[in-house]
Amino acid sequence: MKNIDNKEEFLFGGATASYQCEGAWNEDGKAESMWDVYLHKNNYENGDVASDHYHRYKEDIRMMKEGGQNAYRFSIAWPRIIKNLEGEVNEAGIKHYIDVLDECHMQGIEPLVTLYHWDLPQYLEDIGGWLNPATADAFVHYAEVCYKAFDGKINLWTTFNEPKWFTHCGYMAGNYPPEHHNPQEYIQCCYNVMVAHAKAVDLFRKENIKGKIGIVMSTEPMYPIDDKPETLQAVRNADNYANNWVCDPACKGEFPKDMVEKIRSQGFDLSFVKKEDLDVIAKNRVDFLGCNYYGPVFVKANEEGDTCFVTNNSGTRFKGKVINRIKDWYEYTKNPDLPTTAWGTQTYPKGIYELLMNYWERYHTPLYITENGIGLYEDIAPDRIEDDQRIDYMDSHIKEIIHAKNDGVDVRGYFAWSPFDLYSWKNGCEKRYGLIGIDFENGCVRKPKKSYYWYKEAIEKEWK
Ligand code: BGP
Repeated sequence: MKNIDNKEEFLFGGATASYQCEGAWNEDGKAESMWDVYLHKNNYENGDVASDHYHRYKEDIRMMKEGGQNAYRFSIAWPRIIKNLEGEVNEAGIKHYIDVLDECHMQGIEPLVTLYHWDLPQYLEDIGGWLNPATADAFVHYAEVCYKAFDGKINLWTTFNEPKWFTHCGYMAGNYPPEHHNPQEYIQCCYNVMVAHAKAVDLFRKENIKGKIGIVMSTEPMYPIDDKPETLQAVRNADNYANNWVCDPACKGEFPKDMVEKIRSQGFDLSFVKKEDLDVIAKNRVDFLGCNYYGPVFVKANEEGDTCFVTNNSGTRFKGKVINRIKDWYEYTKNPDLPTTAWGTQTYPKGIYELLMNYWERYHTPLYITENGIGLYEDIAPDRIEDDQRIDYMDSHIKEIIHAKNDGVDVRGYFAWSPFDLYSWKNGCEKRYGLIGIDFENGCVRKPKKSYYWYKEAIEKEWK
């Protein structure tokens, strides 16, 4: 059961995001991103240097190769490519990613590239960001520039990383820029993002760009905490809120009808919806779906309490209670029988099997696990960093993926989050995910952890 039947096609790699690892925040003509401005303005820990991947990508890609990996998922920083509202192209930005892609190919590493992993150019945030449909048009222009510049060098493209998280955190929970708490705005942003996605896919096909195009979602498998009918309805509501509004339009060409009905019945204004947008969505289904999975979600009915979100961005130092509740929709709860990390994530390896079976059955679209990993406090001073907890986490999850593959799911790859330590949004660099440790205090020296060697050996020997 451990063995993968057609291993040649299976990708084993790691995933990163531009803002979280590149650094070089103001080099080579890069415009400011909304994260640069937001973190600087509030004096929060930022990604100005991060893992210094912008300067050290060759070393990092070489280490991926030496670590037995055959793929790398990364994102392109929009503010490096497009300089301003007029849409002018920054040739230095293009050159950087051509160099990165060439390095991948030279090392035999298959790139899987994300166009948007949350670093919106600030000049777009200044005109209303994702609330403004002009941002969707600007995204399509940016996508077109990338398609033309990198055509032939990328086989696996994705438009957005996790539309749910950056819209939810930016417009509902308010813990990411632009820190709003406004459901009406949230709904409009979600719509604009899915329209931008569909238009970018449409263009990809019209321009006959080489390769396949998909989207990456934050797959949060929802489990009822009991079997009461109101709990099952709450699970459906939570699934619509977290998952279905992204993967239904992306894979089936339409938003979930019951969700739209519920939003309408609650009096939200949907007058911004246009028939021509829905037509583009209907016509442009993805070639594959990327699923990021960290842990399961347990749901109960929201019986009392207004909509409220309290997030843990400070690990064990967090003294509050994590809350995720939408009035009349759902409420998150914990399963007392599952382990919970220092950062409040419950872990459940079987969840990755169940989500793969579920998504395959629902959409029959090829799947990739585009992120999976565990964030830990770690001392990276010792010569040998013994991250056995990460090894157990990855091993148990990968076994479940192979299990799903052997049970008939078309799953084509696994990307560990992350190949090396990087900046974690709002949590800073102390929440470490890497297979390679980075000494952020001392020139970003790279130090492979035990998991790096374990992954290499398992790819080469165990999963053959
Ligand atoms: C995903 C994001 C990543 C990454 C990861 C870990 O949602 O796509 O960018 O950050 O989660 O989350 P965090 O860094 O908040 O622990």
